Amino acid sequence: MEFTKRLAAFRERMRREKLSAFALLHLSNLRYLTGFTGSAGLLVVQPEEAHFYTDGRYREQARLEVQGAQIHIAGPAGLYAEAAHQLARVRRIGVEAPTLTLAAAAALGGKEWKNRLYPTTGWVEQLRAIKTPDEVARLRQAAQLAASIWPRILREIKPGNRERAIAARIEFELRRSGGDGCSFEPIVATGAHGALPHARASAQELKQGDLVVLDYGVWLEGYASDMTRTAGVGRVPVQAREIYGAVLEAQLAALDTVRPGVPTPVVDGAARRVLRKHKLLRYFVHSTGHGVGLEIHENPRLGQWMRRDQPPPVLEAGNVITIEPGVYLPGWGGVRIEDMVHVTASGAEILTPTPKELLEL
Ligand SMILES: [Mn+2]
Repeated sequence: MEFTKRLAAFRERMRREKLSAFALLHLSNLRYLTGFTGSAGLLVVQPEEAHFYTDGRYREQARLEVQGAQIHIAGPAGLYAEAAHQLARVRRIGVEAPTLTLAAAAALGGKEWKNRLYPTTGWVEQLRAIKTPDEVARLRQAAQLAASIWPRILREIKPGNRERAIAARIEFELRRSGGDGCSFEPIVATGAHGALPHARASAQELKQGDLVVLDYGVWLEGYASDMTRTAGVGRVPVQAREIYGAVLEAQLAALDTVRPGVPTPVVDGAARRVLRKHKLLRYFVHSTGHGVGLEIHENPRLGQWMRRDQPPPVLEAGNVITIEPGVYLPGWGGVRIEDMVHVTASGAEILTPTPKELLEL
């Protein structure tokens, strides 16, 4: 069973790092290790046992979902107090540094928490970065579902329509097609708004000759999808067409590097090299991509690598990532093109089937 294997892999890491107890709080990690999909939980992993704590709201759900751990329903004292009791005699407790608040740390570790808690980063996230065939199948399905509504979204791209109306249409179509909702708030950014990589859909109307950036995704059985296309509202100016061509060239160049064993900065560098050639590099203000799975942004990250103390991540078979270079000209607009990609044993499988030539609608 999947959860047994995952917990075994996590325990192996604990053993290597000489930890006899670990308290996990990050919900995606709880879901990955136990199957729990609720919004409040705490998992204590020890070499021979595991304990899952939640509150009364999730009594039945935990019973149905949680595998590989004994379930405890916390009383009024709360999850941390219950877990602290289980951990009372443990001298060193592994915790997730990015998730644990100081309040939770004190509740979990007691007066001596600074000495008892052992901060770690990304242990479960590293396991999550390598998807099983079953997880890849879900991600593929999510990517295909999102792509399947694209023709209906294109019909909304016309002068006078508002960004918000298109965002609402995306959300409606994703749910109606069987998705569990948007994996993030859809970005619909027309004209100058397109220069903000994470613009919020506003009351702005689409105008003839604008480029519109559309970035959206869907949840399906716990897994996220993520895609971006940029389209023209009618014929667009020559400059827009040139910038679109450069971004597409960069995206294809980055895609071309994807295979196991390739350091992630090499993928990022391929996109950057093309944009530098077109004198657009300074307008590429984010990284080339990221892993996708139980969260919309997860490992591996595909960007420039600035650290000298450790080597950058290397692509591995089973990674599912995005490739999404963009160009953002303040006051003018932006272009981004994003596909989801599965790193296979021999190369790459592009999961987003949507065509990428510039549409002038
Ligand atoms: Mn993305």
